[in-house]
Amino acid sequence: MSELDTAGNGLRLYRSMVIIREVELHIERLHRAGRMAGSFHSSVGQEAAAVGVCEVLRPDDLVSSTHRGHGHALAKGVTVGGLLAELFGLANGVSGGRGGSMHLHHPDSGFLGQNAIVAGGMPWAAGAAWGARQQGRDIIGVSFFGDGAASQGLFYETLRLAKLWNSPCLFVCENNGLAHSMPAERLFGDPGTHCRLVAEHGIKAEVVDGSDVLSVYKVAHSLVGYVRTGYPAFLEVTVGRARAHSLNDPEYEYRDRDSGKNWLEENDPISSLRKGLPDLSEEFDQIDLEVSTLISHETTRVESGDINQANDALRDVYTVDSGVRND
Ligand SMILES: Cc1ncc(C[n+]2csc(CCOP(=O)(O)OP(=O)(O)O)c2C)c(N)n1
Ligand SMILES: [Mg+2]
Repeated sequence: MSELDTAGNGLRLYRSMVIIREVELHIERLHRAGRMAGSFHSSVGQEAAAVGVCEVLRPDDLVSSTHRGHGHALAKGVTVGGLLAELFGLANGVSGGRGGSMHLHHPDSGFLGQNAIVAGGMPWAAGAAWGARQQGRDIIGVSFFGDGAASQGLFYETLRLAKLWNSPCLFVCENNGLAHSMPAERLFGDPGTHCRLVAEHGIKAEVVDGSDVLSVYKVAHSLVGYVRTGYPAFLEVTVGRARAHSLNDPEYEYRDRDSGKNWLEENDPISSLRKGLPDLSEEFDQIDLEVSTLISHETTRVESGDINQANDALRDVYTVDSGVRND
């Protein structure tokens, strides 16, 4: 995609963001209707980070993610049907129904996987990128994580080694202002603090407004080009958490009841893009329609898939060398 082709970029970025938004809203409805079980951390409102970054990646680049990772998976190439089937726990899910909402992975899409341990995906991406470089491959790693990751030792350990060993990895901090109930502002300071913190370690670092996907795309384009030359870089994307931490989180106990909703109304990356490209409104409407049809079609298609059978439980758990057989 050409950097100068704003209309073309706008339509692609819009489509990817709408897919993520509509899939997340759909999952929310499925949970409320009792059709889906398990945990769910919504990425509504944070779409521009996943899309703006993944849009500049190659299919073989490797991405690691978090507990709030459906958007990263979809942006990196996991299909809507594959993701929904995974969340239904079905054998036709991208991870055979074994990963679910917080641990899905898909090597064929270059999606190393989600990781529910805060900061846990950072060494995956940095190590995989470094390993690939040792083998003479020019792929890069990208690690998405939240602002809360900077409270973990793993955050600093990974950045140190990535810098020391020149791991070609882009670290993407989605600063949504909260680590569950802890305000990032109280712990770290204003948005942009994570970026300054990392820059002090001698790593190239930028901060960008996550309500403006074209800006995220532009900064990511430049940083990914730099990372491909063999260095780590860091991108802080300022976003907001539009929903509760997870489905049953009583967020009204630690923030105003409507603060997520209000944030989204003022900072929605999808409506901002529409407003910025008014000439494309017909095309945007068409995309909305296509995405909605795609999601209902894929839900019907995958929901009738097979559930995992008990006698299949040990598949992929042990290697054949361990002596355990599946039959
Ligand atoms: C090492 C570790 N400590 C605590 C938790 C519990 N926990 C799950 S999500 C979360 C908040 C993470 O905040 P952030 O990294 O900002 O991501 P966000 O949820 O805002 O996307 C916490 C503390 C965990 N999963 N792993
Ligand atoms: Mg956060």
